[in-house]
Amino acid sequence: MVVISSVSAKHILDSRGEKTIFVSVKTNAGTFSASAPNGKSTGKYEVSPYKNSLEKDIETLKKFKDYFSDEALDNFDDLRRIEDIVEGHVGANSLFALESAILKAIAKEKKKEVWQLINPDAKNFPRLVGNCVEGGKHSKGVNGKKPDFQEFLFVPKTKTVKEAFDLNKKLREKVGVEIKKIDENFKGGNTDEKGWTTSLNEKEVFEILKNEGTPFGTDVAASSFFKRKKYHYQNPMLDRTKDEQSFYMSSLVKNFNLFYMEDPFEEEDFASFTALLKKYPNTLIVGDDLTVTNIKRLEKAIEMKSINAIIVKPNQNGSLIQVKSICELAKKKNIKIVFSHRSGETEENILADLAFGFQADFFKCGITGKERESKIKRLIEIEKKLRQK
Ligand code: 2PG
Ligand code: MG
Repeated sequence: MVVISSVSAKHILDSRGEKTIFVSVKTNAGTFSASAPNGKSTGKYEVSPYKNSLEKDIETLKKFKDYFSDEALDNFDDLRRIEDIVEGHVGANSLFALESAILKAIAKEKKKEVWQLINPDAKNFPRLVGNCVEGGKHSKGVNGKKPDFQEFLFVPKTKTVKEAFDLNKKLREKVGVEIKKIDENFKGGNTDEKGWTTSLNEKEVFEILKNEGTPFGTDVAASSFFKRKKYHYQNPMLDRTKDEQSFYMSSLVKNFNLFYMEDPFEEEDFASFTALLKKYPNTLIVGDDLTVTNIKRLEKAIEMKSINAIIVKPNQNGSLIQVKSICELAKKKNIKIVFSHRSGETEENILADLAFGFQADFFKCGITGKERESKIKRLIEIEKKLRQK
C-alpha cells in the first residue's frame, strides 16, 4: 500500500521553453515525480491544462495534501479516489502529472513496472509513428514559407521497436538530404518536434516520402487553418471550401497511397471524416482535435463511423481513469489506438508505459531530440526486458 505524506509541485520548462507542471509525491515507498507536456495545436474541446493558472494549481495540490494522506493506494483503479479529491479543482496537466507520479510510487512499492499495473499480460508493442517534417503551427518556416500541414510521419512496420526507431532515424536523415536538393532555403531542423523545417508544400514533401518505400502519412491539423467556413492554405495561397477540402483529402490519400491521415477536417466536421473513411477504409483516418481524448467525442465518432483510429494524449484529459475507459471502448469498437506525445515535451517517459499497458496499436512521437528519445528508449527498454524473460 502506498500512502502519500506530502505533495509538492513547481514549474519546469518544456522543449519550447514554455512553463509546465512538475509534481512530486512523498510516500512510504519513496519520492516520485512526473511532469506534463504542452500542446500548441490544441483542440477546442480539450480540458484546459490548469484550472485558473499553473501557479494556482501548484497551490491547490499542496493544500490538498492532508486529504491524500487518508488514502491507501494499491492499484491503478485507486486513482479514482485521487480524482474524487481533486476533481474540478485542478486542470488536466496537473492531474496527469499527479496521477503519473502516484502510479510510479505504486509500481515501486509492488516491485512492478508501471505498465504492469495496467495490464500485466501486455505483450504487443505499438508501431512507431515518427514525425519527420513539420509545417503549420509547429514550424516557423523558411522566408515565410512552410507546408500548411503540421506533420509528415513515417510508420514503419518492423519486428521490433528498436528496428523501427533505427529505421526512422535513417529515413529522417535521407529525407533531409532530399529536401536540401530541391529546397534552396533549407535550414535544417528546428521545428517543435525536431522535424525538418522546409519551405516546400505538402505535395512536394509527400513526393519525397513516397520514394522511401515505408508507409507514411500526415497530421493535417486542419482546424489550425480553418476560419470562417474555409480552409486557408498559404503554400500556395488558396482557400478551400468544405467540399473542396474533402475532394483534396481524397485525392491525396489516393495519389500518395497514404497509410495515415490525422485530422483532415476541422474539429466539428464529423461528417466529412465519415465520407473519407467510407471511401478509404484501409487508410487510418485518425481523430485528434476531433476527439480530444474525450469519451463523449469518441462515442459520437463511433456512432457516425468517422474514424478508425484515435489519438490518445493523456494530458488532453488529465484523468487516467478516463483514458482507460477510452482505450476500452476503442478496443471494443475496433478503433486503433495511437498514444501520442505533445509538441512541447519534457523528458517524462511514462507515456511509453501507458501506451504499452493499454496495448496501443501505435506510438506517435518525434524521431530525435532528448524529450522524444526518452519515450522511445523506455519502450525499447520494456521490449528488451520482456525478451529476456
Ligand atoms: C498533434 C500534436 C502532437 P500538439 O497535433 O498531434 O504532435 O501537436 O501537441 O501541438 O497538439
Ligand atoms: Mg494532431
